[in-house]
Amino acid sequence: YIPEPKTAAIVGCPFSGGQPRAGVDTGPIHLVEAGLADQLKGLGWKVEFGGHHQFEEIHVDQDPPAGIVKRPRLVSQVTKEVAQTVGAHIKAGRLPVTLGGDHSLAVGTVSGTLDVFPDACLIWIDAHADINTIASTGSGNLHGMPVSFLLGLNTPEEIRNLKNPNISSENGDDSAPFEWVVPRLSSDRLVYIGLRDVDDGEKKILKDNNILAFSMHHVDKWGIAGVMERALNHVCPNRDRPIHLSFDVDALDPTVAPSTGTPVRGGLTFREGHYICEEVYETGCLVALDIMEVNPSLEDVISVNQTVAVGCSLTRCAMGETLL
Ligand code: B3U
Ligand code: MN
Ligand code: MN
Repeated sequence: YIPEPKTAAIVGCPFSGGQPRAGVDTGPIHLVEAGLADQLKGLGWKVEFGGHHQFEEIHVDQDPPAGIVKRPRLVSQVTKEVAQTVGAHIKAGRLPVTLGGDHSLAVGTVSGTLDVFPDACLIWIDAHADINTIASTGSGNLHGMPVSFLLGLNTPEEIRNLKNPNISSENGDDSAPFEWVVPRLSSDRLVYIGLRDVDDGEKKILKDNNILAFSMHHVDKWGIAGVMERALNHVCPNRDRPIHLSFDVDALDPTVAPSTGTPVRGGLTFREGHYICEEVYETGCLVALDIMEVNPSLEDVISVNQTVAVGCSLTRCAMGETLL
């Protein structure tokens, strides 16, 4: 699946609307300014980058919460655009590298991948499961919910109710937020690695849907190599299915990636994170990559630089950097 000549497209997504903390929208700017494009060129990739995506704002007054769910219109509109962009890059033979921004963006990136490759599998690296449904979310933050939309775990009625009856859109579009998402992901094509902060409701969803998830306990038990082998054997048994790798940097231990919105102790080491990326590259099946939740406004300069550098090196490892 690696395009020939090897061509990548950096999709910079300065977006923070899926969670409450400012600053995560500057993540992609820092990653690009750190020289990510040149680093990938150094690995033999042609790199297309036409500037960061400029998303149209929807004023908060025009986007009140739907029940507890915050900014439904904005997040839906932005992720729909991202889906089109990512899908178009893949169709054109480019590997999209989407830089977040918060993880709600993955509603878009994964939808874009599945539009082109309906049989693709999803490897989700995160401290969190991000699988809350409209019914289960306690925070109402959409970055904790993207997977539920991709799997179709929300009923059509629940999605319909995300629409505020008092707010009409300018262009006569009467659809509800996220009604555009085609839930093409099946639960047996999804695997998690790095989990350690999962809500009770999410644990039930994972069980009920038989979703394979490796927590940090499993990484301790089997080592990262054992976990990766089991993960790949599950979602991509013959190493021939397209892989979408969605990497939330909070999967890494906060000592490794401190500048992120919701750090959780006891995460992946620097090497464990990179090993995951190297193994995915080795399959030759990577078709799309997300690097999410880098927040350069959190912690001191040293921590920010460290987190940005890790985001770049994870990307390089997923795209073929070898140590020897
Ligand atoms: N599960 C919680 C917390 C959370 C999810 N993702 C992040 N935090 N980064 C929620 O808000 O749904
Ligand atoms: Mn996440
Ligand atoms: Mn997370």
